[in-house]
Amino acid sequence: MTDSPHTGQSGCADRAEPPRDLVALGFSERFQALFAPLGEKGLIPGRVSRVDRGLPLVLTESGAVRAELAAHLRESADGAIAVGDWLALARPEGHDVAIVEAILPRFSAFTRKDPGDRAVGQVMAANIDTVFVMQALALNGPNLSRLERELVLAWESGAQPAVVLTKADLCSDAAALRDEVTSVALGVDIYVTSVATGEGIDELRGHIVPGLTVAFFGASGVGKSTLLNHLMAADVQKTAEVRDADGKGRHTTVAREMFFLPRGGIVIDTPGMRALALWDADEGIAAAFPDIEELAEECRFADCAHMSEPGCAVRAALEAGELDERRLQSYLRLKEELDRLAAKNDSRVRAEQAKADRTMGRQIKRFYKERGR
Ligand SMILES: Nc1nc2c(ncn2[C@@H]2O[C@H](COP(=O)(O)OP(=O)(O)OP(=O)(O)O)[C@@H](O)[C@H]2O)c(=O)[nH]1
Ligand SMILES: [Mg+2]
Ligand SMILES: [Zn+2]
Repeated sequence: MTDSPHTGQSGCADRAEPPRDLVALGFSERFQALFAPLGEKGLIPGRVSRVDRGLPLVLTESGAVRAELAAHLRESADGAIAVGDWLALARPEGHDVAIVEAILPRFSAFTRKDPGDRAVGQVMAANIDTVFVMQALALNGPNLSRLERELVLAWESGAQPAVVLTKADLCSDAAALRDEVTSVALGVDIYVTSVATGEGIDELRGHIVPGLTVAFFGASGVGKSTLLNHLMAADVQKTAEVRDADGKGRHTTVAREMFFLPRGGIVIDTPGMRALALWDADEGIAAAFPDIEELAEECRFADCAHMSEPGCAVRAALEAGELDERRLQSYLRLKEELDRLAAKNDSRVRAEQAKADRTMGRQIKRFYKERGR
């Protein structure tokens, strides 16, 4: 049976069909093992390539298919399916929509706080191996504090971050800006690139490997879709000039979507995000600020806030000129944001999370139990 791939309106040029080989879609040994008991139940595996009004478009061995959540998932997982998720689908006779029976546990997820008032996390991309944190070198150069925030979220995702600096052709001293970025992107590969000259592109291709997934994140207008088109050697995504007045982009890309590169490798292009509020980012902050976290271990008080406490090693480093004031402020701001979030949501979020975990646990137990019969 062939499914009609409703690939939506986002592309410009005709799009090549996505691969039907599961390994090319990212079905690693980990997912094969997680899926095995579900496969024995007659379910089929598929990966979410985009989500339209809550309905995932799922790529399977027999093509793309629309899917909706099974009733038992709706309550806990509604809206929680993200691009990149692996699903177990049922294909009931006579239905053209598949039913999502399970979402396989993610190995990574780029998550921000929902931009509304709701105290929930919003998964922007799941099961990603690498996050490209992208900033433009043109105009005012990279925004270091935004970069730090993006790196916190990228580290927290569980994927490996890399920084991609774009539009090197529009910038007279890329080397100096790169040095600035190096001082805040610790332990991260940094690529200086230009699609106009081709600079740096071959280097970052090293991350784009058959079966592995890279997600592009960064403000609107930094050139995410332009880089994708360059790598695809085709105009698969619309791109647009940045407005001159404020250098801000126009939010040309409106949906998160997965693309398959001609030589293998999976890319998730995303719309530029204005709000990048932290969600559950303790580990992300620790990973993004190893310099400050290391100093903090030397503070006299374990709960030192690095404000005016005696014996504060962080303040001492600041006064000795070994630590940048801007970077410390950025760190403290992110910590404070996280504390506020934790105080606000603690009880409610924990209750919701526990409920979601129970549902997943029940689901897995049920499959194993029925399989044992
Ligand atoms: N000169 C130059 N322009 C570039 C480069 N990369 C991207 N641009 C331009 O930057 C503008 C914005 O690029 P897009 O790819 O649409 O930006 P985006 O990050 O996808 O933006 P959103 O989809 O809104 O999030 C376009 O006019 C591109 O042509 C580059 O390396 N050099
Ligand atoms: Mg775009
Ligand atoms: Zn201190």
